[in-house]
Amino acid sequence: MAELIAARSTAVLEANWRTTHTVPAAGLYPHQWSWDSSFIAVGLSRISPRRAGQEMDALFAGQWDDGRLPQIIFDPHRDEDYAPGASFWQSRLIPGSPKQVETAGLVQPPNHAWAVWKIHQADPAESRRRSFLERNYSKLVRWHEYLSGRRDRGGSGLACIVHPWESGTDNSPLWDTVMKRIPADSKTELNRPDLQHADAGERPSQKEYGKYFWMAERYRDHGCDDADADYPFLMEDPLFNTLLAVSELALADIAAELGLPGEAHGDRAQQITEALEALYVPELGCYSARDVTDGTVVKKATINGLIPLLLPGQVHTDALLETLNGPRFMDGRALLVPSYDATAVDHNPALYWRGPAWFNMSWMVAEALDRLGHTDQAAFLRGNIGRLAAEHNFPEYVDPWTGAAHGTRRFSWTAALALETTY
Ligand code: 9YW
Repeated sequence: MAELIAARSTAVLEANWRTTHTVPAAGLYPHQWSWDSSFIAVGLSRISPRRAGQEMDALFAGQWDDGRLPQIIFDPHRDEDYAPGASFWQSRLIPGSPKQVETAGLVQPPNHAWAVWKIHQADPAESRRRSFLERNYSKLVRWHEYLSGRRDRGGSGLACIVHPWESGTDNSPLWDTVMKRIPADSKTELNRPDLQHADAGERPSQKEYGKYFWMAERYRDHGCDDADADYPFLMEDPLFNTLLAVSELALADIAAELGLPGEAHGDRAQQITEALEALYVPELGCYSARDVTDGTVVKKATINGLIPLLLPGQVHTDALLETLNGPRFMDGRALLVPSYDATAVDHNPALYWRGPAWFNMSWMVAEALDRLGHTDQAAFLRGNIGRLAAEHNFPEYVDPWTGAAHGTRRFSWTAALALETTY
């Protein structure tokens, strides 16, 4: 079985490779996406550490002067095939953007240093031969400085996201309340090439897209400078900040390997972990998101709120495990972890980030369970990641209860993480 999964995953990754990087999916997502590339490179590192390194190099080629790693690096030949694309962002006109490639102005969750450390660990000799860590360490430090500096819009020590796309969990119920006050009348004509590749019932709605475009326009038209005082979407997300802390810990490991002082990274991870405490909701038994514009914490249980299980210094592990295994999530019957509270009236097991299980999330939960010594449950999740991925042609996401496939197929991070589970 493992051999079959590995062979099929490798074929998907090979087919989705484009000279310098891997596209998330051939039709629906024809450019390079930031956090996808980290997951993809972790999988690639098992079969070709060299290609994993190239994947990360292509991503860092899009780094802005302020340190940000953009959400998307555009393939200039595919501008018509995804919206909003390079012609929307016009990134070269924005001061501090890279001039060799065109990118989005937004970012995605910072899983990059974590990925770089894992890639190094997969083949340290190859990594040293290519100075993989030396080459990337200062870029990763600048990326984190951007997030901990200009993105700490609430002054709480947590990084803010400025758009649902930055969460990686685009239409998560976490954003519903704030989305109500976002206008839907963007100046840009709403173009939906995504609907040629996926069923409309499995994608965000037209109204949501109007709001997504409105926010992207406003952020772009303010020069992507994070200084727009009345900007309406400023959210502290537990998933995004957990990955920042996990990546700080990875930077500490990388610094140690390079013989550099790394204590500041460990301290930073601890500060983020402590700041996250303000996002914990005892009655839900998980973390949630905080709206920085009015200080309210959203009372919703989503997969984002369980990901802090990855953090060593985090004090709610028992409660998080109880929530994970209780009626809101696994409920003794789920195959992979649902993205949203199964007891919520609007849980929809087929709709994107509003119920279905995504492979990257279950993979991160399995990583956490392994670290916590719950190896049986980790093995259960890993087994289902590999099996469901290979059985259903590497779907974007699945129904957590039946395993039925949804979204696009031959999705790269599904393939990469299925491949990773076979090692
Ligand atoms: C979109 C590429 C991206 C992922 C996100 C996922 C989706 C883009 O696809 O967003 O057009 O909806 O939500 O996490 O990075 O795979």
